[in-house]
Amino acid sequence: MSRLVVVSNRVAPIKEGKVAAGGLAVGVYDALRSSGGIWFGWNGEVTATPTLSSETHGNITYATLGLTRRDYDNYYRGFSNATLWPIFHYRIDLSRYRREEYEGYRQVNHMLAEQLQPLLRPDDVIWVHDYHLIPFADECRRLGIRNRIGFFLHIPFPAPEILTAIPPHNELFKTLCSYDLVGFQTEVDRQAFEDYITREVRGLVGADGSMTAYGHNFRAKVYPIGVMPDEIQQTAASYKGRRNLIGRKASGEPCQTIISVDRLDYSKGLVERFNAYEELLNRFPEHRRNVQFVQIAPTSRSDVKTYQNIRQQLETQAGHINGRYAELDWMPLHYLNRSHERRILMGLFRNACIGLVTPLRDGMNLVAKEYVAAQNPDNPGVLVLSRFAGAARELNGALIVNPYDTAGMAEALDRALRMPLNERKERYESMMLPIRSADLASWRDNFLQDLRGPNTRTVRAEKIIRVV
Ligand code: ADQ
Repeated sequence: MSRLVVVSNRVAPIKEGKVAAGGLAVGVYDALRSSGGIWFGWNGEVTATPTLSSETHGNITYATLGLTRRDYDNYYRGFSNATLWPIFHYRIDLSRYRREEYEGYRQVNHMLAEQLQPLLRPDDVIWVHDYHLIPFADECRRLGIRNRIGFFLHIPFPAPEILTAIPPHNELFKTLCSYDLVGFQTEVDRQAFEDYITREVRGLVGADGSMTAYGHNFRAKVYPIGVMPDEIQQTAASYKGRRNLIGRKASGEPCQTIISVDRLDYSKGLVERFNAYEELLNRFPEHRRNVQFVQIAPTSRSDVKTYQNIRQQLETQAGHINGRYAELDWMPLHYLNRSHERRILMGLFRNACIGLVTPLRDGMNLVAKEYVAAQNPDNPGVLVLSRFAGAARELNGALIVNPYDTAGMAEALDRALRMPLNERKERYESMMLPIRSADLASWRDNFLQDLRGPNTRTVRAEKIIRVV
């Protein structure tokens, strides 16, 4: 089998036997281990000159480099996280556009392609991840790199009306067409991309998912990312610590802990969630003293202004809720800004009677799947899930909510807190079907099989139909 080269914005080497880092990193690591290859990208450091360094563990080489302060500001903090991230999450109001940041983004993609080129062999297959690297294949093609290159978008792909708010959208999405295969989390995202290609660019779409635009033939398909349910079940069941914090299920009593785990990001809907919890305590006073809400949300991108604002807002809101409802022996809301080890999170999930996952937009949201996979099958908790998470397309057994509807969310929480065991079990079992069938391994294998499979450049012309 040809080597795999994974390109992602951040690369954190995983050493043999130390793969507890969680979901995605482990999935990519396994793919690299089975075919051997390179994991290439930014090492997370800001340096005076970007110098490539590599370390090899077994058959995987981690080739990483730092970014200069200017590149970090323009490429990462600027165009990736202050323009693309908000727009892809439908938040035009939070996005800003600066031409020099876009140029910096293009330059970093060019520089990364140049740095990777000498490491490549002719039959290597390249798998590029996420919105930081949209122009990467185009830069490779300009350098004469002819390898298969696939791209997977981890975040939502918005409707064209939103997307076209990015001033250089035409130029940017032209570069996306240089990939051989473009993968999305859900059919909604793929459809939005198809709408963009057909309406904005007058591209062609085939019944088999092949597309032609800007003179390139490529495929666009859906690969919902999953988790490793057996590993999660095992980790969650064997976790013994902190039972006294939220271990009521272990004692046979109905569990009354609601848990949420997110990166601290405005797309995750934390403000709306806090409001809904307050509404629950206000409208359903019988739950006071019987319920506690644990929100774990480590800060991310803390040097981007909108992230500082959301953090401040949540601190005020958490103080308000506890100030208003707490009693000497009862704290309604535990708001923790620290990151937690994976085995602790899985243990907390298993012992919480509600997993509250209510993003305003999310590509998939692995926490929703992890929460379900961690449950005790004999006494499972209830997943309360936003309709705007990609995971809602698969997890029909969740209580689906609209995060903008505070009263509706409070009612769903009340219903979940009262849900009888037989209904909880039915819902759990129905959710475990897609979690098992579309797990992390099938996400990875399906994508790589398609990328390694027959080349779209050979798709016959008659298979292409015109879409007006
Ligand atoms: P994220 O926005 O980071 O990822 P998510 O899918 O929820 O969101 O989480 C990814 C992983 O990080 C999960 O394994 C989760 O357990 C872990 N994690 C989240 N919060 C954590 C915390 N507070 N402490 C420790 N670990 C935490 C992006 C997209 C998502 C998409 C993923 C994968 O935004 O929509 O599901 O990529 O494709």
